[in-house]
Amino acid sequence: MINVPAAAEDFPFYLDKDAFKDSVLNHLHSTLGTIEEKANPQAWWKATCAAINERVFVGLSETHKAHSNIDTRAVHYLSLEFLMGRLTRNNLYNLGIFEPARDALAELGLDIEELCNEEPDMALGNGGLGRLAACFIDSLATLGYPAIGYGIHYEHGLFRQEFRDGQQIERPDSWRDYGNPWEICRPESIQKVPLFGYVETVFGNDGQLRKIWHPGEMVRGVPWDIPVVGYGGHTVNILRLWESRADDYFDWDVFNAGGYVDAQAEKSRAEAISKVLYPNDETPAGKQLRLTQQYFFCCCSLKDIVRRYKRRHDDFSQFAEQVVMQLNDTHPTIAIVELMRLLIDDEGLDWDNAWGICEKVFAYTNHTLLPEALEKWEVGLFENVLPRHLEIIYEINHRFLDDVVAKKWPGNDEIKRELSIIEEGSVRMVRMAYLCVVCCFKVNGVAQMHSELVKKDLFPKFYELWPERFTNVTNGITPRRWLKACNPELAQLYDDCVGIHWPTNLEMLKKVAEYADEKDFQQKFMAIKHKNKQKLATLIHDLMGIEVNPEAIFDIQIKRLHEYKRQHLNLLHILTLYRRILQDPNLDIQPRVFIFGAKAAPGYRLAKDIIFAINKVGEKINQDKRVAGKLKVVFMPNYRVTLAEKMIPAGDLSEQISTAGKEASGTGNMKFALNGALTIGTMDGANVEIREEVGDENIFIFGLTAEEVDLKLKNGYNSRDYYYNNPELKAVLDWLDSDYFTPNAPGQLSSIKHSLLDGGDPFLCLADYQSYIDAQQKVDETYRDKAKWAKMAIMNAACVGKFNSDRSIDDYVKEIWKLKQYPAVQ
Ligand code: RUG
Repeated sequence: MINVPAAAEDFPFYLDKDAFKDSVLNHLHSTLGTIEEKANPQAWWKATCAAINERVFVGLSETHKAHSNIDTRAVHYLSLEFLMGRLTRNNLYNLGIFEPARDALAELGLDIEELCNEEPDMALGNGGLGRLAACFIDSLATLGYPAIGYGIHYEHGLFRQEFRDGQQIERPDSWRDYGNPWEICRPESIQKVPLFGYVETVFGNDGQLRKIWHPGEMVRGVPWDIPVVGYGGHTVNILRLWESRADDYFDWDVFNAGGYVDAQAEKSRAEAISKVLYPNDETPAGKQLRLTQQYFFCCCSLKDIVRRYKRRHDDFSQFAEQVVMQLNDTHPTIAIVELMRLLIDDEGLDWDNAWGICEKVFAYTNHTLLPEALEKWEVGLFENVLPRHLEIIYEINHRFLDDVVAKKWPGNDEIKRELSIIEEGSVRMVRMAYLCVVCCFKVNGVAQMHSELVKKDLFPKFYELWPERFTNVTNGITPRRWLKACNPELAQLYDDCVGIHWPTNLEMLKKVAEYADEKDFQQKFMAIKHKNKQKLATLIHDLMGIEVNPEAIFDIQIKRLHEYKRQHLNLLHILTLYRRILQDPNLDIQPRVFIFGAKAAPGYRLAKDIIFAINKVGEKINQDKRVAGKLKVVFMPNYRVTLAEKMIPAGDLSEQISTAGKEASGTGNMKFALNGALTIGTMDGANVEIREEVGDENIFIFGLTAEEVDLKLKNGYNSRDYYYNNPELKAVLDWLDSDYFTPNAPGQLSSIKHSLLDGGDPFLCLADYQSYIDAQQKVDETYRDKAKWAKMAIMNAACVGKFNSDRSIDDYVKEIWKLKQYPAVQ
């Protein structure tokens, strides 16, 4: 553990209010070139960032110096997504200067909250996977580990979501239209990326066959570094994001010959690579451009790593000692093949030497069991875009099947077909996950249950071959962003109870459990929750004009929209309560506000229909006088990190209701529990471990287990059995067919019912319906007992220390990365 000083004043980059104020004013004049009277909020925000950066950049260069001096082993976290959110508040907290900055700005007549709102979210990710990467780099810096994140400098992050008559509309996200103060361009480290072309086989001087790739096109990768400030400011690592540019600004020859349009076309083609983040997790898409993106950032990153290594080494004998690379899902798998190519074709190593290195440096994290999310690329696509890499993949596969599979299962061609990296069929495909398992020295799932399923269901034969290769690292979240910065009053309460070291030692919160029964503490804890709910209520009103009652249960489901996450099961519960109220206007239920936040992949029709249905049902309920404010439904547009930071502290009930066996882990579940929300959830992903930590009596578990789900599907699940045997369920589903929620347009919400009946209900909503309704009834009853609810909320917050990302990083370090801590600034 790193020792973060007891008082903020002792943080290495501490400065007091007056010094901060001077610094902001100085930057307003000398960096922004403006004056107090003329400066708009953007200018003030940028001047504030410049004042912060004065400290950040010193930390960055100190860290750089320290790590180069010791020439130490470092982890390279390769991820197509980093969902960073905003950095201003986070950096202030991590440097220990939030309070002086707030007070300094106040003296300048500025409200720090409003100033922070000037910052666009850095939304370079889709959801859990990208946010996990962001939490991990925060923890790596906090713990003082030499680490670098590598990704893509997308011009447009995840789309901005608007609602038009309840329908999702996608708008481009422009996070750096007016410059971003946190990034530093590093033209001195530009890399060249070859693409397309053909491979020539020649005899080398040594009489050996050699391969020469003649690329058809070259693009440049320009690195942008985002400093990653660890809590306490001891280490400032970097996140290096690559932007694609044409190799030459435009082709002069073509231009001079009058081909201006052609030259521009080449530029546009190159720039397209880093133009957009693909707006879909869980399903591979975009084919050629997506594969090109993956290769582009892996190629740049590997060349960068090799360049840095070669500054201090003449040969590759120490490479595997110095370098470990974590592949965040299969998206960066091509990095393995690229390293083989660089070592063999460019550095002249033979196959066995190159393979010996590759086998030691790559580790792979699996994040999903959903078959459609396991990436496969057409062989033909590889042949076209990366012809040399396809040859290397063939060779890896050939050696694996002959040397490993044939030895373990002699004469068994069926198994060879089953385990081959190349899937045979009408269209031959490269199975990227198999390539990972064959080449990586460790493969981990992201929660205990998920890691077991990875072994048992996803890669059972590989597990038979290499049991020692498979491991688990349960996900975690950074308590700096997800408690200290987003819920400052609760953070203060913890400071008072257990001292101020909990942000780097979250297990300390266990002590809070001792106060769970104390009336006084319960009151303080719930008063903070209530304040957070009031704040969210104000935001909802400001954004959407809907009045919600902070006394009501705030029942929140925020995550990507997907059938397996079952937002439509939540909708069925809402419809059930609404129907009951209409049947009995005196129905005694606890008032609830159902709050959603979710983006649907633009091409995912049913997901968009679910958003529309929730919005339409919400419109009706919110206006219906008979409901008398007992129910409200709010779908907050444009869900993103910044919104999550406002919603999570205000949650009473956290909806984690995926079909068991489908959610690898979930991390929103951890954030809610840490902020004192109770979970209603299935035995899925990390819910299982949350239940272990908080105790069965402090969580609402319902539904089929993963084994029961499997069994049901195997034995022929028929959702109609549930529909016909449960009159209440039948009634609410039939309601969706009427025009009750969409006057004069019957059938607009029918697709949900059809997917659950004609579509076979692949995620077993109907099988879990009654159990969910019963669990929700229990929630209602429990909430009436204020002391009991408070105690349960406190127990949740106190007992989830395990789910901090520092623990996850420690697990990775012990099991996989084998790093040493080197905090740079003392
Ligand atoms: O769906 C998973 C979540 O369960 C998990 O918590 C998160 C981080 O491990 O990753 C999510 N995920 C999986 N995002 N994309 C994928 C598939 O590429």
